Amino acid sequence: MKSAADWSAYLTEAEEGRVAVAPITDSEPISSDFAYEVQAHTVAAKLARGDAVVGAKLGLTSKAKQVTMKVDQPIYGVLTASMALELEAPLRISDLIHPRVEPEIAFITGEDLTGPGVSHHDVLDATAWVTAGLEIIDSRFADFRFTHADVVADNTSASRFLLGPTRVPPAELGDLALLGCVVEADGRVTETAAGAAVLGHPASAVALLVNWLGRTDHVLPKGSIVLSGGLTNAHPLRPGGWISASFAKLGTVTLRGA
Ligand code: OOG
Ligand code: MG
Repeated sequence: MKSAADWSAYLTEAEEGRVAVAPITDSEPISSDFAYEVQAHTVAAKLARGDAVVGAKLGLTSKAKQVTMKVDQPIYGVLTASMALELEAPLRISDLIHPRVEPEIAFITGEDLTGPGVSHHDVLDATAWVTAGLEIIDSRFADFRFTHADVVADNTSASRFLLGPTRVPPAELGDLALLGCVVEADGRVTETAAGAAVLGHPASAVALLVNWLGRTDHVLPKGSIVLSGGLTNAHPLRPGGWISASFAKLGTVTLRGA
């Protein structure tokens, strides 16, 4: 049996070398708790190299994602400063293994959130801004083949993220469950969805995260960026291609591949 630190090093090497590896569970069964330990080791190693935590992400919160990835339980991971992309700056595809892009509703919190017992209403009350987001996932596992525990260990495929140019307070958005989303790739509509695709309401995903963190006495601090999970399936991005997500009232966020 390898330790959590060993598996974290295995995944970090894959990320840094840009070479996909076999799922951990091809070698040995691991529990979900152990997988979150592996994730924590990887995040700690990034922080030791000067990175900083800027927020968190939920994954597998929509039916579309759960069915395609063949994992039917939501998961969470950590976002760090080095994952943030700038608007207008293209993503160099050769920096990553096999990036895919998915539309997300992003929350920026204005107050600390402490679980358990937090509802989606509490989340909305504590949210300063909502923005359109794109998440660039880049599983360290070949062909994005993984179990629930594998993808948790791999910090939920987190790689990069991009927030849209328009930040809106939640009170100005109406019911987020009804927020429409259109995804285009290279000028062609590839996906459509509404906010309800994410656990019925995207703020419920944030509540789920906060309540999970509360079990271990962790707080989601004020100023956190939270990606609530892909509303639709992710699409590969290639050099010269582009993907955009447009949301009612939140505008469009576009990423080009280079
Ligand atoms: C796992 C990460 C899922 C989401 O938004 O559902 C995720 C994956 O699909 O590789 O980020
Ligand atoms: Mg995602």
